[in-house]
Amino acid sequence: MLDLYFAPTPNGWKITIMLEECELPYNLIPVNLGAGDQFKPDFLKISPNNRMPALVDHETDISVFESGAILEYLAETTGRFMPADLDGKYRVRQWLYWQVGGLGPMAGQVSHFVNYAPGGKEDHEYSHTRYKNEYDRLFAVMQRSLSNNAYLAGEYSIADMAAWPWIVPYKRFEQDMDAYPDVRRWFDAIKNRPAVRKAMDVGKALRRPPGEMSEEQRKMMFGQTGASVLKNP
Ligand SMILES: N[C@@H](CCC(=O)N[C@@H](CS)C(=O)NCC(=O)O)C(=O)O
Repeated sequence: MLDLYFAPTPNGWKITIMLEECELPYNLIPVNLGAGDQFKPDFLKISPNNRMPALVDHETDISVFESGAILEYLAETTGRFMPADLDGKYRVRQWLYWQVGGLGPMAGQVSHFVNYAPGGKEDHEYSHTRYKNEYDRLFAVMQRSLSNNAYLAGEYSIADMAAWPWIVPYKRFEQDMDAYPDVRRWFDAIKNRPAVRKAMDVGKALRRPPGEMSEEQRKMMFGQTGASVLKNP
């Protein structure tokens, strides 16, 4: 049996998509980020970066943190959504790493300035524009690839599952999709997959409107420093 440590954010949905696509049974363990569940000693043992998602496979006794590594683990153990040949494997891996190292962090920063920065994005014009431009640039990179391929790495794979949830909030991020017709086609094709619909409904009751946070929750999420990490054993 698999335990998925989860909060309803794009990084969490990447994994519910893969689990639903593979029809794997799993226990959903909510991580309440605003309440500080990510700093609990038992969670830090499996996720030392105090971030969700994390996965525990009781069959193999292996635990994995970082969404890209979790997706690779599930692809490898099921033999699905990642080609077996070297060429195909690295076609997928390069787009997977592109997502975890680029699209995710950049979209995460857009989200921060749109949803959470004190004073709103208007008070942080330089930073907001910097990340919004980068998000837009990454749309163009996807467009270029998707104009020749149905999916990022050719066939539908864990690379698409990683990238897609970060495109979901594009309207809130005031990102134009009309300029990127193949991104739109790809986005709609994935949105209409039954497993993806199911995966996006997982943990629906845990969702809060973006930006809604108490002062205490804000401190928990955005007050982290090296010293606060080392305070935990
Ligand atoms: N690189 C990580 C990013 C994970 C991440 O940033 N998770 C956020 C939620 S989307 C989190 O757990 N934040 C808790 C915190 O900031 O304390 C991955 O891909 O798994």
